[in-house]
Amino acid sequence: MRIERADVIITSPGRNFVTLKITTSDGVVGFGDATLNGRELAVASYLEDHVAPLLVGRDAHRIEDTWQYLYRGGYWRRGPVTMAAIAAVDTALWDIKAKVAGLPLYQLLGGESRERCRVYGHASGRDLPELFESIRAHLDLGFEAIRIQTGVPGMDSVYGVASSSVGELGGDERYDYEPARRSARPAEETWDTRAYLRHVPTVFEAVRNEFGPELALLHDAHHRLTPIQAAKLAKSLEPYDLFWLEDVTPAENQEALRLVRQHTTTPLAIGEVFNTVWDYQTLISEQLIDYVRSPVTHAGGITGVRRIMDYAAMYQVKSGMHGPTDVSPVGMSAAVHLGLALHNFGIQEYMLHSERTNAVFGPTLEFADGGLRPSEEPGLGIHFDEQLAAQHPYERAYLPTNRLLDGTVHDW
Ligand code: GCO
Ligand code: MG
Repeated sequence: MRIERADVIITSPGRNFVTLKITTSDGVVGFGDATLNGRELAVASYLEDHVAPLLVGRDAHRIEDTWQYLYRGGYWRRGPVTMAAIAAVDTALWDIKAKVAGLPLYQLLGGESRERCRVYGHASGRDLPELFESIRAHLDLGFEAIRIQTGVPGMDSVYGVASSSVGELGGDERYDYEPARRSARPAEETWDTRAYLRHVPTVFEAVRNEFGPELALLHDAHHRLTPIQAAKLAKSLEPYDLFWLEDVTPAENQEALRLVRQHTTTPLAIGEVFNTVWDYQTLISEQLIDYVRSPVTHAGGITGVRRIMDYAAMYQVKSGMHGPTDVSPVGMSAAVHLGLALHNFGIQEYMLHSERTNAVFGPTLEFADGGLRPSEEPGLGIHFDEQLAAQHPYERAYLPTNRLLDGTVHDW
């Protein structure tokens, strides 16, 4: 079974997505997600101009060999553009292999280790009443684990907080936080670390008082703190028993997490911007984190993430794959198939896609009892509508940038 075509499809049903479609000589079609938020066209070009010509004529069954060929054969190592492109190829080939086998993909990955993948949703509010309303809406939907982000007094906009509450939105908009904005240039936000560190523990205290001790709560610091600030935050949140605290520092410097770990027992999750097992070497081997955030879409596909998770398993580190709206329904489906099979699955992030997005991708994940389960149809269970996709052309969009109060560029 040879690869006959590899087509890159860019569509923007509410937000931009890059999808790879591989077609074999037998007419079997597989899909992979290659969406890199705010840098979509770079991955599309990498695939179209450099990878697709190499795929035509290859044996579609040789997934590991193709992964190594694209990784080692490119000479240049790692990086989000390369690894998202490899991820798309890898995912599409797994989709094809499972379709040929006549099995849902998770069966080829070892079969189910659990009935469904427990998920967490995003609640946010500019203030406490809005946050509580958002938490209640998520509980009503059936979420049993919830990430909470709020506005901070004195700051105009803060990462993770929807700009309007549920009642103010109409049409296709959801009140989930959607960071990438369609504009010619990135929006600029301002950041005050001390105000943030003062405010967050008061929010968790209020939420625990209102919703009790059972609900699993998460929080994302989005790479903004120094190690000692991170330690301070994690320690101050200990009384509120977080499921995890995410991205407390920009963790390229993996050793920096030693300092954080020395001070706190709050569980830590890191890695949505990481893309290979080497980015985790110290974090995992020294047990400096509890959850790996890399998703299938950005870390070399099913093959790449399974490599990370097998290594993590030796150190009792679990998965917590990134699942914002910029991971397409193809990427989400791949994550849930893999999560169902992984022994060291932890939790899956789940931000609901808009109706417009779902209409294009035809995803078939089932949400019940606080968790996701893939469909039983062969492959990933994606029904991509190419004609509808073509009606939504790419629109330039950027993630925001961030500055400290004195104007210095800061991590966003
Ligand atoms: C998360 C993430 C996202 C990212 C976004 C960037 O934990 O879900 O931090 O909100 O900011 O996916 O593209
Ligand atoms: Mg995050």
